Amino acid sequence: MTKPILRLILGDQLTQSLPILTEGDPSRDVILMAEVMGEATYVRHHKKKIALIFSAMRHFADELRALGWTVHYIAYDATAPIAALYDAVEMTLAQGDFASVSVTEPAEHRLMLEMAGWSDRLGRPVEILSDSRFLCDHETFRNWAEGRKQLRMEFFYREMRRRHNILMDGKDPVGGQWNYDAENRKPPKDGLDIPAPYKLRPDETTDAVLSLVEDAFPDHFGDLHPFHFAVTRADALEVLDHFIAERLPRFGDYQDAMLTGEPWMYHSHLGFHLNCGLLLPIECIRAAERAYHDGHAPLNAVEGFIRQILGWREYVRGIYWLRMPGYATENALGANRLLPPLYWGAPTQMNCLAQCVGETRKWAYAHHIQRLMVLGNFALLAGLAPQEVNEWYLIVYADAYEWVEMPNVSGMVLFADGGLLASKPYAASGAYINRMSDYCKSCRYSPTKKNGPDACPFNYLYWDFLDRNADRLGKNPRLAMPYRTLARMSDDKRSANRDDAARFLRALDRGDTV
Ligand code: FAD
Ligand code: DLZ
Ligand code: SF4
Repeated sequence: MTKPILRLILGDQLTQSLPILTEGDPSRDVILMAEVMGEATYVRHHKKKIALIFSAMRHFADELRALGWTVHYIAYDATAPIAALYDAVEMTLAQGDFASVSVTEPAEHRLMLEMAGWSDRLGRPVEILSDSRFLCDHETFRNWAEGRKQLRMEFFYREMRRRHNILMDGKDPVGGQWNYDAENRKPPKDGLDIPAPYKLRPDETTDAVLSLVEDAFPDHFGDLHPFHFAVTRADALEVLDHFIAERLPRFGDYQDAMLTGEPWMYHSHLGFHLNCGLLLPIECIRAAERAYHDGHAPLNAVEGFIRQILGWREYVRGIYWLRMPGYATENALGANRLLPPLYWGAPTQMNCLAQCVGETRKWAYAHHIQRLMVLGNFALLAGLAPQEVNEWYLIVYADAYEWVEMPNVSGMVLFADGGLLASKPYAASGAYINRMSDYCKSCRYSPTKKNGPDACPFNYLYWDFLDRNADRLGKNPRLAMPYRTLARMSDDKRSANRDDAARFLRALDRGDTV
């Protein structure tokens, strides 16, 4: 018999569909899975994220054993943790006579770089296999991007719809339009009947992991309890079914709406499971498409949901691998302010920020518009440094991995890539948050006041942002209207904005409660 291959499976590769398993031989090969300090602390992940990954890894190892695989599982030992994945591989190789090592391409650039040196260090072949979960591989994305001046998501998405025959009616999009976003911006109204999220009760394995995380990572951000994420594929499929049945029909209408005490709204909460492998993107897409054809959910909801997964998710991954490693240090707007403590829960009088940070701490979750138009918008307008902001987002969300986090933060939120991803910065004044949420009703600031100590800080920060970035953004055709308004503003009004913004930012830098 040929020698066994050591097959390393990472904590976000928990699916049986990958070539690393489909091409393996359970009667010969050994699976390695390892909970290691390097991965748990390269940023100080939210406690819920570590618990999710460790518990899902342990359950996946059990699943593989039940299928006949030999699994070498290294559980986290808080007294003597293994430093890095490399060490786990090296130690395991020393315990057997292996022909080679195989691993699925890691999702983050830092690990890919590291693994490129493994073969030399281990003195053995290391095969890096493709990650077949994604619907657009690296080469296809590169070919799409080549020679294009602008890499707009919308055009990528249309090609993906055609290529994978999703929501298509022959050569045309179902319903005659590619994108129904304009119908997906309803403000929240009182009395919305929002279903509770699907809650899984922790089993023994998860309970053991929760105790471990509490002991080993006590200083990491975030509440560990209550913990109700799915940690097996079977449970994740239940979450998907629950979303399709209960939330999808209104996903579109209220996609951008924010309500106090309702972190989950009509969103899917599938990102946690998609990103660690418990769910496959194509099965989520097909389930939503079926719901449309069965008459269960309207087209604006189904198209909107599919666009997020088939469009945005695949597109940001393409951008990440196209532009790394340089993407990590881009800072087109020269923003350099340190992240203020309010992002870690220090008191703030800005109710929208307090609500979104509070929910992030509690759930390791905030929905897209909270991430983009509240937490992100503030980071953009206040000129926070991209590296600081990226690190925060990577830490605090249980679905965060650099490949998806960074293009959203550096590209969509901060415009740090100079407009590669977004055609204009998503900057907005308090009026947007007032329209799309109920946060302003309980805020010490007034969203309708433009200047002075009681004015919503987003209002003067918005105009000051445009003013101080006029050299970089003033010629952007999509900002022509606000720049025309700025040009028409009286000198007094303009200097009031500047003065209020300077006063506010000085207070922020001093660590005052703003
Ligand atoms: P839903 O709103 O139900 O959407 C369905 C799915 O579509 C998501 O699960 C996700 O897989 C995909 N999706 C939606 N929007 C995006 C997007 N902009 N980019 C990529 N995929 C998308 N998503 C992550 O998965 N990990 C991150 O670390 C992450 N960081 C973000 C940081 C910022 C600043 C912003 C603005 C967005 C970020 N997103 C990230 C995208 C999006 O906010 C989350 O995917 C979404 O909020 C997860 O919640 P959900 O599963 O309920 O998503
Ligand atoms: C996120 C994470 C955590 C917290 N811990 C581990 C771990 O101990 N072992 C492991 O194999 N993977 C872990 N992961 C997922 C990896 O960080 C992930 O594979 C890389 O960031 C690439 O996306
Ligand atoms: Fe946020 Fe301004 Fe509304 Fe207060 S008034 S909640 S700071 S948008």
